[in-house]
Amino acid sequence: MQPVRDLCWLTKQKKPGAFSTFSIASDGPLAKTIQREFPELFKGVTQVNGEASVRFILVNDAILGNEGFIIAKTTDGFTVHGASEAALLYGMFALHRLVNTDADTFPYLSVPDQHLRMLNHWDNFDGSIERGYAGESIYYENNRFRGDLELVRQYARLLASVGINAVSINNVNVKKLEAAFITNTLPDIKEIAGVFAAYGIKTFLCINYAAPMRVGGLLTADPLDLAVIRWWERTVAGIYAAIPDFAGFLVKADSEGEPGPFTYGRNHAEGANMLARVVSPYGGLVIWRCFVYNCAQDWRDRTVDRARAAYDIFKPLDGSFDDNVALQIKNGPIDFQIREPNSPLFGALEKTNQILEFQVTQEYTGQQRHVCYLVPLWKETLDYDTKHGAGAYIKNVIGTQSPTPANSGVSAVVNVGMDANWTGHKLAQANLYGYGRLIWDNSLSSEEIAKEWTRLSFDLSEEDAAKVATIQTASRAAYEDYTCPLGIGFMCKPGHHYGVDVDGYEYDCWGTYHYADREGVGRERSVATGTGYTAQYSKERCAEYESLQTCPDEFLLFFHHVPYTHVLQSGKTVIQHIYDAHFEGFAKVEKFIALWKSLEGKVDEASFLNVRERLEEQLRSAREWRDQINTYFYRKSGIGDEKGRLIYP
Ligand code: GCV
Repeated sequence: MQPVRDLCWLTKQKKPGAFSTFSIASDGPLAKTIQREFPELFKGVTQVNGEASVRFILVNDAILGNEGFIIAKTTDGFTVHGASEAALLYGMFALHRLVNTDADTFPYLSVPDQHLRMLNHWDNFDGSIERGYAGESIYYENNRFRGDLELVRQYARLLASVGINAVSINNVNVKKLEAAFITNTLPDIKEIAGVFAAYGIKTFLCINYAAPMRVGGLLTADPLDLAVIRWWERTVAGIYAAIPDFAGFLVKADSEGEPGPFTYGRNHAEGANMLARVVSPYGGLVIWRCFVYNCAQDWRDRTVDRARAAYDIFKPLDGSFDDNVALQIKNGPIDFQIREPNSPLFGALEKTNQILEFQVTQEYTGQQRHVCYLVPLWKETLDYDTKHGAGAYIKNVIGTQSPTPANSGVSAVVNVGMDANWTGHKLAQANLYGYGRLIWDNSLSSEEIAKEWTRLSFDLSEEDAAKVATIQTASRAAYEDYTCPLGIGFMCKPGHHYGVDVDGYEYDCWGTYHYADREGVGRERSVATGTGYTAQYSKERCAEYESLQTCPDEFLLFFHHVPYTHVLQSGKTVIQHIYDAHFEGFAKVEKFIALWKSLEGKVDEASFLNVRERLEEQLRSAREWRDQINTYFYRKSGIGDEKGRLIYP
C-alpha cells in the first residue's frame, strides 16, 4: 500500500482568506496546471479583507525574461505578470510562499539568476538508487516502470514550486537495461516527461557512451565512425518522434568504468560534439560530466593527484565544444566532501558552457541519518570569486558570463525516494527546498532559506521556529567538525561511505589520501613542493593557497602537509584544532537533540519521531568519529590534548 505522502513545504493552508477566485487568460498546458493547482494549493481559503481574486496575466517585458514574474497587490487581490505560462506558474507558487510566510513585500519581482536549474536522479531500473537514502526509486521497480504518474506529479509540483526546470531520470552509471531506454521504453519515458512538462520541467536521459555497441550491436562506439554517427541519428530521430520536447543527454564518460571516447583515442570534445550535432536539429542539449580521473591509482605513487584530473583533461579543450554542449563540473575537485576548495575549472574555462554540480543526496554528509543542511556550502561556491578580489564569481561564470547562458546553470544529485516524507530525514527536505530556492535567487542567505522552509513546514511560534532553523544552520559546521578537520576528507568507510574509517581509503586506488605520519598530516599540492595543483587556479587564488600564511585554515590540509605543531591562523596548533573540533562537533549534536526534544507536541508526531530517532543515530555516529579520529591522531603524534579531555590511548 502506498504510504501517505508528505506534501513538504506545500502543506500549508494556514493563511485563511487569501483568495477565492482566480483567472488566467491563456489555455496552454501550463495554464491548465495553474487551473488545477490553484484551488488545490489555496483550498479551504475564504475571503478576508476583500482580498479575493488573483489574475494571471501574460506580458512581454524584457526585465522579466522568459521565466521571471512580478506579483502586485490590487484593490481586490493580486496580479501575477509573466512572459510565459511557466513564469506564471512560478509566480503562483511564490504567492503561496509569500502569503504563508507573512511576507508583505509587494510588488514582488523575481527573475531567476540561473537558466538551467536541474536535478539528477541516480535511479536504476531495478528500483535501487545509487547513493539514495530515502527508499527506492519513485520511477522504477523490479526492472519495470512503477507507472505511478500521480506520484511523479506530486514530485513535479514540489520541484516547480522552487523553480527547478530540468531533471534527468536515470543513473549516470548506465547499465544494460537502462542503456536501452533510448530505444525500448520510449512510451514510458514519454509519460513521465509529459507529467514534468506540465510543470515546466524538461526531461533528460543519461546514456551509455557505448550504446551503439551494447544496444545497437555495432562493433565500435568511436564517435568519428560513420556507422556510429548514423546509429545515433536514427536513435535520436526515434526519441524525438516519440517525445518532441525531449531535452537531451547527460553523459558520464571515461569515468569509474563507464565507456567513453578515450577508448578510441578521441578526446572529450570529439566525443561530446558528435552527440551534440545529432541532437542539435531538435534543439537538444548534451551535458557532459567532467568527473574524469584515474580510479586505479597506486597509493605508493605520490606524483598522481586526483584533484588535478578534471582541469588537466578539460582545460586544454576550452573553446572546442559546440554551443549545445555544457560541461557539468562538481563543485570541488574530488567528490562532494563537506569541505573542499572549489573546482579550478570555474574561472579557467572561458569559452565553454558550464553547469555546476552539487550533491543534495547526502552520500558523504551523513546519508540523511545526520542532519546536515548544505545550503551554506552551496552558497559559498556560488559566491566564490575565482580571481579573489576581481569579482569573478562562480555564479556569474555559469550565469550571465556563460557563452550560452540558456545552456548553463546548476545541477544536483537529488535526495528523494519512496519514503513517505520523500527524503528519509524530515530535515533533509530543507536541502531539496533550499537547493531550488538558492539557485533561482543566488542572493538569498542560507539562514533566510532555513527560516522560510521551517515556517512553511511546521506551525511553530517564532521562538520554536528559530530552534529548527538553528539546528539547520549550525549542522554543516557540526558535521565538518567531527568528520573533516581542516579540509582532509574521505576518512569514511570505503564503499558505502557511512561512518568513520580513518585509513579506509589510505592504501586504496581512489586517490583520496591524508598522508598522516608521526610528524604531520595533509596532501602537499603546492607548486613549490607538491603536485602543483595550486597552479590550476587564477594567479590570485594560487598565491593564496600556495602560502602557509594565507591558505585558509579550513583548506590547509587539502593543500599542504604540515606538522601537528603548525600554528593555524586561528592561533591553535593543528593537533589542538583536531581535538577541539571533534569535541565541539559532538557537543553540537547533543545540543541539537535538546533543541529538538523541546519541540515535542509542537511539530507533527511523525516528523518529531523521525528526527529524534535520526538525531540519536547521529550522536552515536559522531561519538565514533570523534573518538576514532582523536585517538588516531593522538597515537600518530604522541601529543596530548591541552585541555586534558578524554582521548582513548
Ligand atoms: C554515480 C562518486 C559516487 C558514485 C557516483 C560518482 C559520480 O564516486 O560514489 O556513486 O556514481 O561519484 O558522480 O559519477
